[in-house]
Amino acid sequence: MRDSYDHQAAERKWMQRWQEAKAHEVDVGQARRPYYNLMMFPYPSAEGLHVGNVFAFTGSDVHGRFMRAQGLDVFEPMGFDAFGIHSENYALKIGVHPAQLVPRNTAAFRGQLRRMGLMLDWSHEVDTTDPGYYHWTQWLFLQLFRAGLAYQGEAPVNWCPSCKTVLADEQAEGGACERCQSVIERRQMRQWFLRITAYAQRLLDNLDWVDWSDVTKQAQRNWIGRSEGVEITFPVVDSDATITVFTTRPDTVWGATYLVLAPEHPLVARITTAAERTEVGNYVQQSTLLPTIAREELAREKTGVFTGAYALNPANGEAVPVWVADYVLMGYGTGAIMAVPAHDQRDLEFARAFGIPVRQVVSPDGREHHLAEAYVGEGVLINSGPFTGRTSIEGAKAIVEALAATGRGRRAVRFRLHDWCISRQRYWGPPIPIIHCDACGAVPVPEEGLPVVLPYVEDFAPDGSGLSPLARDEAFVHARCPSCGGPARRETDVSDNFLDSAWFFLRYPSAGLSDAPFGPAVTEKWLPVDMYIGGQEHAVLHLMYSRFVTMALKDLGYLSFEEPFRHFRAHGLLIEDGAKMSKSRGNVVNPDEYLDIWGADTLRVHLLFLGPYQEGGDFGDTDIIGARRFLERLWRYITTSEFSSDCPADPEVLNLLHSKIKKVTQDLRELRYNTAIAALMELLNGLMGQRQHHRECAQTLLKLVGPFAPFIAHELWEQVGETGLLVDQPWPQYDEALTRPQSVEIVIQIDGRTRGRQRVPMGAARADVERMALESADIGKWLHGRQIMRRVFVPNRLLNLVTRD
Ligand code: ANZ
Ligand code: ZN
Repeated sequence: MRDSYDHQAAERKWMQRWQEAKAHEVDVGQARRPYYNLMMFPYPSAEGLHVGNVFAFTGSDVHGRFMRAQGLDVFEPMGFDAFGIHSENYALKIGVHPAQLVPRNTAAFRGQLRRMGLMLDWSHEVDTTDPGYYHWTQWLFLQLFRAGLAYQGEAPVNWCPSCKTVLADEQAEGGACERCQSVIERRQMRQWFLRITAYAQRLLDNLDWVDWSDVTKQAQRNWIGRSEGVEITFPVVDSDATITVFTTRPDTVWGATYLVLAPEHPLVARITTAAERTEVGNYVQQSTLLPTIAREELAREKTGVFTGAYALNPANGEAVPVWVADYVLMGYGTGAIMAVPAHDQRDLEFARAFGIPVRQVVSPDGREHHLAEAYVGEGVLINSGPFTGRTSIEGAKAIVEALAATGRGRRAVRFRLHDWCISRQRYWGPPIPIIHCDACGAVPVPEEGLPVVLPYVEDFAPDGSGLSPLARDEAFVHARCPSCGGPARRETDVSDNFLDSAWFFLRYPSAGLSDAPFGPAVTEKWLPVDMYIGGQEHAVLHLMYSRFVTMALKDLGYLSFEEPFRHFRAHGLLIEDGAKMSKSRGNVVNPDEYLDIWGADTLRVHLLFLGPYQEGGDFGDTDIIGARRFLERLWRYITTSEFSSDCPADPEVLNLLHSKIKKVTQDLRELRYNTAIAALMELLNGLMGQRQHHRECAQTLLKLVGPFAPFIAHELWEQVGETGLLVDQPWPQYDEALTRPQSVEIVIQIDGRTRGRQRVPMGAARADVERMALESADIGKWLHGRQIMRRVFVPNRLLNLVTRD
């Protein structure tokens, strides 16, 4: 028996024991009550795990251990998202080839993950850079290609001048590269896209029934951005062209005093008059270089040029000028708008800058006003011909009907969601399995030809040509067309690592399977994932892609379900002294030092005690020693107490025990880890304060502590004389009756003044309380022998003895 907890010895011993006993491995084929507990797999950076990862993984692991104690076969796999720009940029920076660097980092991560006491099943590890894995990433691409869900298109894309590659919109949010923070440029390039927009409505609808964190669902809804509106067609004067605009405000059509085309709109060249050609051409060229985000900036000074053309407003027959301006984006709606300066602020600023008339058509009171700024509310229509006098809501309906009757308007639904650009002109990713043939076009590599192995290329740096470094590898590029046998070229773009991670959860149960991406029976058994816990930063990227891939595979007959994650919970962000941990701030905490000095259990408890798990906490806020002291007290209680009997009989002890089992159980169900730990601390203190100690109390305490601090709990479990592994123990049950307090303090008043308190059994009758109160000298002395005339009694709360009328 030691006087303090030696975490190093315990951790060494239990890591080995668990491994020998295969305690965390699941027989995926035989398991009877499968429960798939998923975490977000890390990309193995050279810096090693971040303490934020430990926070995330530990919270998920506590959940997994809790569910295992409920009798479920919990599968908790781990892997490495090791392809992608991040690893590659780092490799470039330090001058080591990613093929050498990544395995090194992966090994370091594996070591760190093992030390954290996670219940990980390493027999199902996946690594996205393993040809045995990306074989199936390529297979997935081919299925999507055959289904018409993968296509090549010329499109303005986000180009990072420093990473020298294209980024998805989601990786360029805010106009800066997610990886290196460089300002994004727009480039017109041929790219591979996945048709996620075909699933926009389903991706939105299913959010109504999946059980996910509300913040995550809302982020997904916003990203999908469904908008109900109307398309209105304006014929161009002296031309056979027509301009179709998308508007959510058809009620304002009589106030449309000009139209705007996005600079990239295909009609620009066609309708621009000879006199305006040069100026329009220059403007178009400048504006297409600007990143989308800058163009959406509301406060930016409005710029634009007149095309020289006019179009007829189909509502009132008026000819209005057609402008080109960069505040209208090609990627949304139809890429053209009817501008209503009186009721849209951007349009108003534009109209004022260029001297275009402003006509008010909606008024709160039916009168015309001077507008300091655009009036965007509802009201009564004015200046709107036959619709004048109607409410804007009624008017909108009537206007849409009238436009529809002449074929000039129709209801339309638009989404902000764009197709997913997956091609990257980089090296470190799975080659896209396509062969380009002059005669046959883009031909898929036959499935027997997979994987298309990423060749070892010594010089893997991008050269700014817009082509992948693979394009410089002649041996790789030259191929035969699978369709006609003629000479052909291999696609040299690789896919983005978001495609690798969009299906990793399908692979885990089937890890290592060589003839299919996932086995049908095992997939039926384990999926959809029961619980996925991860960061909110992936709310729109990874989760949306995973849902899309799952839906597509279901439609293709490979899966029986279309939502991959039954439950998703977003954990909060771990911050450091009020700021987000980030490499640029230099405040990223490496867990190794903490693991060495304090041990895994202390770090686990400390992290989960910092704040509500789903809200996050500040790592710099409290001292880790508090968590260590708790574990030391636990150690002392178990190793030095004299356990006189098995079961407690004292009602106070029973109440303490059962109320805490209940509290911890309920908190664990809701991932309320910080309050569960607080309850465990109270339980420990309560038990230590007893004169007699009982084996059952100690065992229960260890079972409750187990998910949080598995090393020490296993060690102490053995010390109390148990032979089996604690992790296999069922969760303690509580008796509801015993969770209620057995006694209560009642306020005793005399003539309405509080004179004392009396501890009485729960639910004691008035007469008993009165007798006990009178027997106590403290209270009796206040009566001075006066006679009690009346009594006011509130059970379990108060007894007022009244001596006067
Ligand atoms: C006329 C109008 C009058 C509009 C009014 C608004 C207020 P949401 O709700 O986001 O879907 N719009 C349409 N396509 C656009 C594009 N490609 N680039 C920039 N703006 C575009 O917004 C729909 C509104 O955004 C549309 O309704 C259109 O302006 C503008 F008093 O049409 B509205
Ligand atoms: Zn061919």
